[in-house]
Amino acid sequence: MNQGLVVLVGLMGSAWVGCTGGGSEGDKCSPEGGAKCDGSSASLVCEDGVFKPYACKGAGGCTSNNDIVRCDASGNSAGEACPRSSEGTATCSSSTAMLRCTSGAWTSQTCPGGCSATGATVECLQTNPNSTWDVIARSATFQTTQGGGESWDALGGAPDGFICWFDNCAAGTGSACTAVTSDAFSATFNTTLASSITASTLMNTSSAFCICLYDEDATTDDIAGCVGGGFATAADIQAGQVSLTLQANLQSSPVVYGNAGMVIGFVAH
Ligand SMILES: [Ca+2]
Ligand SMILES: [Ca+2]
Repeated sequence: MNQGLVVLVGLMGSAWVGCTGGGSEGDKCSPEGGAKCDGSSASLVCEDGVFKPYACKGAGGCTSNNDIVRCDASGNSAGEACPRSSEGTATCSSSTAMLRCTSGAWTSQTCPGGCSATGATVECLQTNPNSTWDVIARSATFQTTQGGGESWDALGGAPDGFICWFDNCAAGTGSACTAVTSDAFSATFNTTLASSITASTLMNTSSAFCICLYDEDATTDDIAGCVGGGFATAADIQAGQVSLTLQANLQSSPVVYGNAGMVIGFVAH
């Protein structure tokens, strides 16, 4: 299972304590929230002092063991009622879909990256880890001074910003850069830096790439900062961009400055 891809999480299934009362819908019952099976694929749950019927159409059906009633709703349809006590719980209805009990009804959610249940947790992955994305340098912003308080350029000059992608950050190879925006504390680029990068590469902290923001200078460019693998979450990628505050430089030289940020976009390839 890929880490860091979870966007939607629900508690697994529906389980209730057993309860006493009649055997039919509408019969008086107690305690509140208790339940009993009504055949192999339906349950009766005690709500407001009377039994209400709820379907258990998953392969597990309705089972009762040691006074614990379990209802497998994975085969239920979107829109079918779910008990108050199941609010917020979820179950995988297929390998790529999840049912979640929301406001009293099962709602279906697609999981392009897969739906899986581990222990008590249901994971619905919103971004397929193998999906491919173009990485876009959208914009950059610089604070009026560098992290150490110095101006970006001599005599209080504004920076000359550009952003580069490196396939291999440590080696400084495989680079692609935007054009330079001269003498400005903010710059808009909308330049594609890399094509067909997998979501898992973008989200994996051990990936080799990095994206760095520079101030172009006559001799040695100032590095405002860099980000590397793990800078984007599945939610960021799905949303189409992430806004970053640069704090740590992945490259060891020349100097880490910070006090800048950049917006990186993602377009499905
Ligand atoms: Ca400079
Ligand atoms: Ca400069």
